[in-house]
Formats: sequence, structure tokens, C-alpha cells
Amino acid sequence: MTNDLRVGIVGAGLMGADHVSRVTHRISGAVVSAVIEPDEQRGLAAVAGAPGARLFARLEDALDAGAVDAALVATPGRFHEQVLRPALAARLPVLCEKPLTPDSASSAAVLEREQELDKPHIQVGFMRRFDREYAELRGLVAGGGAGELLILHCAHRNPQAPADGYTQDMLINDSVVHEFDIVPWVAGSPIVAVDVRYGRRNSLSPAHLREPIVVLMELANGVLAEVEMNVSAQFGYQVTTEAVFERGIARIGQPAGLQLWAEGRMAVGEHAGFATRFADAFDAQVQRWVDAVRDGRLVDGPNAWDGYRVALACEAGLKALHTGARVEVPNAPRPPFYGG
Ligand code: ISE
Repeated sequence: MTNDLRVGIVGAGLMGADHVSRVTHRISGAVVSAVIEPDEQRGLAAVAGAPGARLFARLEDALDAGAVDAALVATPGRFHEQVLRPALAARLPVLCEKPLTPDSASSAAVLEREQELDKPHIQVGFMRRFDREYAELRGLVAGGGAGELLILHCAHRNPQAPADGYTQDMLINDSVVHEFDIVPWVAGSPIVAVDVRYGRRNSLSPAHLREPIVVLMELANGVLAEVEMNVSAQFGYQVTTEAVFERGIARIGQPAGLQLWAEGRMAVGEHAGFATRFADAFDAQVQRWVDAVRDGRLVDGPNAWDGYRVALACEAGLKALHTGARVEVPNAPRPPFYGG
């Protein structure tokens, strides 16, 4: 009998299956004790990769069976609120994949329930905060080593639309959602307004998408951040940031690894998807969460308030996407319960 944290993975799709493998093979101090998935075939496939894990159709059933100490929610975002409700009622620590919920109203409902507990129980899966280079860039901003930060140039490039059913709105609430969290975190200032601009459409984009787009964020401290959101880049998966300071330039996310000069050419590999580009970040995120749950802190990273603020930014981004107007993001000071 070990005292490993018994984690229930909720949702056995692409991300859920990835987390089953991660917790089983790369995270210390935790085991997958349950997979919660209504699709039995998909659930059985996930359980097969987690020795000793049981399959349940609903989180409530796993809770009734006393099968889990914590939950990692990897369902589509539209199901998050209905999973978080019983988890909070059971005072279960949760790592919830982004987004917290698809909109600010449902995120606010989650916050209201969570604030009835003694402390935050939800960590939100904005894994880029655990990427070494983003953390170094944040340290450079905070330390002032190159002067004040002025501008961020971000590129978020997927080789093709990330999944079947990927919609125009998902450019914002499934993809740029990452920049809506990581930009304020790196810059140390909240987003106050969002603009979206359309240029020439990529003829290789799926017929229903109009992209790439450029998303412009204004931060409260005056920093401007622009994001090229591109889901038809073809060559690979690339997430880069160039930071312009008063006295210097910093770049992260550049292609790295073996460089090959041969036959009059030079080449370096590029990622094919987020799973490898952020593999270390995903592992660090889950390990830090498991360690925090085991020592009673429960959360070591973005909390539900961060998820709520991102939901507000996504709503402004969607309005800007559809109107072409500059849309302000409502101010939402962090309450003391969430470290404000
Ligand atoms: C996907 O859901 C992710 O979270 C990836 O990190 C992002 O690059 C991709 O665009 C999204 O669709």
C-alpha cells in the first residue's frame, strides 16, 4: 500500500490519454487510480495504460467509491463546470485543463462555489507558465535587466487546424486563450483592451476559417502585445515571443536542437505539435500540482481567478473578432481569497 496521490483522470480524449501516460510514467508521488469517461471503449483503452486504475462513467461514481484523492479534468471545456461542481462539493483538489469554463458567467459560478471552501482547490492548466523560457522572460521583465518592457511580438503557429470541428471562435477561445494568460503573467500587468485584425487569408486554410489573424492586447502598464494566430502554417508547430525592452531584445521559443549543414543547406528541426513543444512544461505543471496537493497547498500555479480573468479576455477577443472594434476587458481586481 503506497501513500501516492490517487488521481482520477476525467476525460480520456487526446489530452486525457496523454495525462494518463504522464502520471503513470513520469510523475512521482501519484498514480492514476481512476479514469472517468462515459465512452466505455475510450475509457478501457485509457485504463489499459494505468495498472490498477478503475473506470467510471461519472466523477460522482468515483467519489462514491472512494477511488480518488484528486482529479485532473481533461474533458472539453464545455463540460468543465458540470465536473467541477461535484469535485468542489467533495473538497477534491483539481487540476483543470484550460479553459476553466468557456465563459465568464460559468467561471464566476465556479469561483462562488470555491470561495465557500477554506482555500483555492482548483489549478488551471495554463501550462506555458511552467515552460522554462517563459519563466526566464518573466524574470527578465521583473528584474529590469534590459530596462522596462515595451512590446511583445508573439507568434502562435499550428501546422494545420488543431482538430476536427475547429471553429473561427476557437482561434480565440481555444488557441489565443494561452496568450491571454501568459502575456499578462510575463508582463506583470492585466489586459485592458483587445483588437483583432484580418489581413490576407491563407488559401491553405480550411474553407470555414478566415485566418491568420493578428490579436492586439493593450496592458494596464502600457505594454502592447501582438499575437499572430495562425493555424495553417504548414511547416510545423511554433510558439515564439520577441520582447522589446528599453535597452534590449529577448527571444524565446526559437527552433533548437541539432543543426545540420549538408548539401549546401542548413536545417534545424521544428516541432509538429504542442505535445512535444511543451512536453517539459506539461510534466512540470503536473508534478508541481501533485506536490502541492500532497503537502496541503493544493495549488501551485494559475488558480480559478486567473481562469476567470482569461474568460473575460476571451469574451472581449470574440467580440473584437466579430466586430473589428477595440473591445475593453472589464477590470477584475484579484480577491484576497485568490491571493489579491
Ligand atoms: C490547443 O487546444 C492547445 O491548447 C494548443 O496549445 C494550441 O497551440 C492549439 O492552437 C489549441 O487548439
